Amino acid sequence: MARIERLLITGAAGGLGRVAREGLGHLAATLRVSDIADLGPGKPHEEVMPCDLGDEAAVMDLVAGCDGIVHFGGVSIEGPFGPILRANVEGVYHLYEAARAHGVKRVFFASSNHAVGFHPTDAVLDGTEAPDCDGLYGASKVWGEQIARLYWHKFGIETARVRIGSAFPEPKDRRMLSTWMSHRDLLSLIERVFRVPWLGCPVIYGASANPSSWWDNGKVAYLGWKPQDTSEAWRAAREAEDPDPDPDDPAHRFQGGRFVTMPVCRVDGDGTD
Ligand code: NAI
Ligand code: 15L
Repeated sequence: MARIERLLITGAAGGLGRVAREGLGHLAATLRVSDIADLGPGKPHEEVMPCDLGDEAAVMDLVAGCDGIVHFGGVSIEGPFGPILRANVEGVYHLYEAARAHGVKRVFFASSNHAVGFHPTDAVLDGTEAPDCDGLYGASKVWGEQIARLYWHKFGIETARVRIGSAFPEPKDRRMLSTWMSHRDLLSLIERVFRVPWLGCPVIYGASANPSSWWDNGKVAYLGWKPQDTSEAWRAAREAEDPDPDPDDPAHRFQGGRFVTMPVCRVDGDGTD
């Protein structure tokens, strides 16, 4: 892709948005950073634009003048349907409509492993499998992946639909030995997504080179992305904390882990009824 003049980062006040804000300055002349939460002061190469993804007109203004989008904004865990509907369902539609209106050609969409959370942990997924979400949050990511695919077919907008595993400074539990993605590998994937001449609209599993991974990115080898990190350095510690996982526990049997046992929450309720 030609040089990016203005790259929009949504969710820029969140965990991964802050990592992207720090690590992607070299990728574009200007980073436009956006969130519903406080973004702090902008740096010289940044434009700070607060925005609620549920506000269609505001999203239209947000995307104007951008030529790439890293979409991290939205509800990032399982919870009541109201906020998920606004940010992850309506918000993604608003974002792609704005991308179409303003001629944005490439998007990094932060999908999630929870789009396929009910696949078993003894399966290896390569992006050709059917979605099998483990909750409302996962379902909203399936929606986002499908909107991305629709806007690829109808309008030629390229999207990397990245089913991120667990992107944290280090693997926090035994499951993350299989799902962990280092921040360095996340940043290098985003860079590849915006540098390759042709992207298309692939599913990519966002994980480091973990030997116990459940995912195979062979179908997107053409991207030339090679994760550098692995969770192995934490194996002994995480296994010692959880030495004997129950093989019948759904949180162990299915890739989504604890998400598969969480309640389905009412619109604004707490999921207890
Ligand atoms: P986060 O929760 O720290 O950040 C999400 C940001 O979105 C927050 O700053 C929040 O204020 C913002 N947001 C929420 N509702 C909004 C709305 N209506 N309008 C505008 N902004 C809104 O999440 P994190 O960990 O940084 O994840 C970033 C993205 O990556 C999320 O979309 C998440 O679903 C996805 N992801 C993250 C994984 C991880 O391991 N961190 C794993 C899989 C997916
Ligand atoms: C996600 O989708 C969440 O955004 C993140 O907070 C973690 O829960 C991650 O999945 C995971 O599965 O570890």
